[in-house]
Amino acid sequence: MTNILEEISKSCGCDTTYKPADFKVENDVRWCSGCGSYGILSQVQKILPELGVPKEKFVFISGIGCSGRFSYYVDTYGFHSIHGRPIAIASGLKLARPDLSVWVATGDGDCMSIGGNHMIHACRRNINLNVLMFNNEVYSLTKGQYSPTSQQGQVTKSSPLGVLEEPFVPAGLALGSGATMVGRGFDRDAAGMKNMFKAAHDHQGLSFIELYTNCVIFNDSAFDPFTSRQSRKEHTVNVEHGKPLVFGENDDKGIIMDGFKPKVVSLADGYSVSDFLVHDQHDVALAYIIAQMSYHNPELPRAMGILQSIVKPSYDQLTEAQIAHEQEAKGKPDVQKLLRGKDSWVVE
Ligand SMILES: Cc1ncc(C[n+]2csc(CCOP(=O)(O)OP(=O)(O)O)c2C)c(N)n1
Ligand code: SF4
Repeated sequence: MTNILEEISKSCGCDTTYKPADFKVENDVRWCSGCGSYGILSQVQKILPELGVPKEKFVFISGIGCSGRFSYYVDTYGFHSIHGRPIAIASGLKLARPDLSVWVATGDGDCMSIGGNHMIHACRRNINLNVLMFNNEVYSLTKGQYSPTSQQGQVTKSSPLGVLEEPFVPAGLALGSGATMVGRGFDRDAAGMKNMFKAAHDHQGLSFIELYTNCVIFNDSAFDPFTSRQSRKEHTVNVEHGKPLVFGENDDKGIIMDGFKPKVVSLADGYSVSDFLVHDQHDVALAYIIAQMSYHNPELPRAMGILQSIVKPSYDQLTEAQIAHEQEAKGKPDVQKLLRGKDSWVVE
């Protein structure tokens, strides 16, 4: 599908030749040294020049949290909004200004706790937004309380005896809520983030991308099994449309389906790569299975990459079409006529 923003850029003849430096701010970036958010910021600044969109058409909307500072740190229009509300504000903006490329930077607390309701309904409506959820599995700005993605048993400032609840599986929640594009990546994986951010931009509808973000102060190394060089090949599988699910230190393991359950098998057991499950990003049921892998069975690897990407009309496209249809049938509304219509009266 042709990207509406690229069409606009072409037709207005705007100069869209930028460098990453054009999206860097002059002010200091004040995350802690070593914070995973730097890696995400750097990749966003690298891909923006490649999207062919005039700079003034980008908007980054963030909530409150360390992740919420993102909108200050990328040199575009932006809005540092209130806790839990960036998706609601971004939804309104996208409906009013469909020509803008609207991005949301949100934390796991911001998005899944106070903002959870906005998140699920934006997914269900398939509003054309790119949501980047910085998941550090903790509330960092407020100094280390547990969040809806904190691990069961995790000791935090607000769970001194360990978290009792099971955490959300963010990608599963997004899929279950109807998000049409869902991805998972991590702060150290430059190539993976680049690929997903571009795909999110091209996708017409809501893209939800969960990014494991290391918080060196309140939850350091929480994602090491999935992100460190030493262990990630054994604990993650990179999913790519049309490619088999191969993983392991020597690329010697794969996933097969045992009924409805994914299972790890090895080349050493006589399996070949052609036996392995092949990723289909258009398969909604498969995406859900892949998104859950490793959460309930640690033998399974955690899936990274674009878990699902399907095409459905977006809410903003439907809204525009509905308004155009009404205007064609009834003509453009006259505000004065509306204000002075039969339902107005004079107060004497
Ligand atoms: C309405 C409201 N409730 C609570 C807060 C306090 N508060 C600020 S940030 C935050 C949580 C941030 O956690 P997360 O979204 O995970 O972001 P992080 O700081 O970890 O990036 C909370 C509870 C607030 N600012 N506003
Ligand atoms: S407290 Fe954690 S999330 Fe916040 S800036 Fe520091 S390292 Fe990053």
